[in-house]
Amino acid sequence: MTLTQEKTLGNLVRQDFPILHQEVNGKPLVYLDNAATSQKPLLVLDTIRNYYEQYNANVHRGAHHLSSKATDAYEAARDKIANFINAKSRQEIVFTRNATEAINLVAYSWGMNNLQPGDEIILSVMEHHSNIIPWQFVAQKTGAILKYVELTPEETFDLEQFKKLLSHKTKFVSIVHVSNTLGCINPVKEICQLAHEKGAKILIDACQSVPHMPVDVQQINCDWLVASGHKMCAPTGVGFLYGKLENLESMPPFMGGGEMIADVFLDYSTYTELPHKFEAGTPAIGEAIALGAAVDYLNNIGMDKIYVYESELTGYLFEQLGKIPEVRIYGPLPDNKGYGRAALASFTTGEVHPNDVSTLLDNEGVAIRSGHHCTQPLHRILNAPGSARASLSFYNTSEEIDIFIKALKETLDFFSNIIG
Ligand code: C6P
Repeated sequence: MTLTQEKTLGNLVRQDFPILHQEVNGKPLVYLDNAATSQKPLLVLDTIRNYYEQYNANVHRGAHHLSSKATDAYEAARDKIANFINAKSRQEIVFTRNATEAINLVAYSWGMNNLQPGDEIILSVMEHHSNIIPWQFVAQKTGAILKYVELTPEETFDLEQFKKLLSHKTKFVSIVHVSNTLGCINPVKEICQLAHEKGAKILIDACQSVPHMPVDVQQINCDWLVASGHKMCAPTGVGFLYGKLENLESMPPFMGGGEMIADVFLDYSTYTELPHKFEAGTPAIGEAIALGAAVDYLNNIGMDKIYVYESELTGYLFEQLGKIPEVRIYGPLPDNKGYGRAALASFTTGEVHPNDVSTLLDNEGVAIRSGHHCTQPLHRILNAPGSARASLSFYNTSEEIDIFIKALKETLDFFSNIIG
């Protein structure tokens, strides 16, 4: 297959990512662990450095020059995120530490206060632990019952079974947009519509979709959506919660402290307007501003273009992995052009343990992840103790996939000689 956009994207943008230009174990680094965290372009690195060098100050507090400059940049980052996911209002964007904190915010603020014994929460078996454990807490505390959508034979979200699970008892649904293990792209618009028809609220975990494809919250029509900055070219320590205004307005604060109050008395307090009601304490200011720069960077390339390019790379990755008989990839196959699933492949290789695969690949400079990827229940269902996972970004190239495939073949040959 030909990678038509390769010269114009993967190779073109690599100069923006200093970290990619190094050797690991004497070999050029091939970074294929982008689902765990993405690398950061110069624009983001310069933005955070510039913040600390030029205008580091606390936000929303001081009347002095540096503080108002920091506040403006912090709030401008919020506007950028609102536009990026097409939120109706900037008040619908709450900065959090990461997607995990955003899910916990909804669990504690909405779940603990709105669910009752016998109410049903629907999740899917492919959820990341971050989208299971908070709901276990809620179920344990409120008496709500957890139900799980299972997999189709193609290892995708079973929409028909979801329809059967839905009932007047369903009060809340929380589903991942793109599975970090199976790579399937779930039909979130339809899932939201079905949930709403039953009067349920729905949260979408968009951690693995927002960095890789256009995401439009008004089109999806979800009640909440969460993402982590560090997976979308921004620093760690910052992520966001999108919530429809009426939902966020009805929710009590998650944490108490400075920034989120209107007036404090010794025996009670009143809270400030959205979104600050949910941003107690000094936020990750430089990181949030740098997240705004990451959004600028992604917008400058274009999310449509990123999705097309990564799909082409996916097609190539699957074509090459498909030639290795021992490799068993989890999740759906892409179509013949590489579309229809995310740019990652979780796989096992027969007798060879995924940790051994990733360790030997590291010797060749190739970084992939191995383990359960925080989807332990899913791995149990797949009957795999863990898997190896190569996950791509728009700064990867087909040459890097070739290096990965060559190193993987050599690794498997090495073990086949030992095992005999
Ligand atoms: N997945 C991976 O290697 P945090 O840790 O809050 O930034 O993201 C949590 C999270 C939630 N949902 C999905 C679908 C995710 O993929 C992740 C993070 C990483 O797959 C780290 S375990």
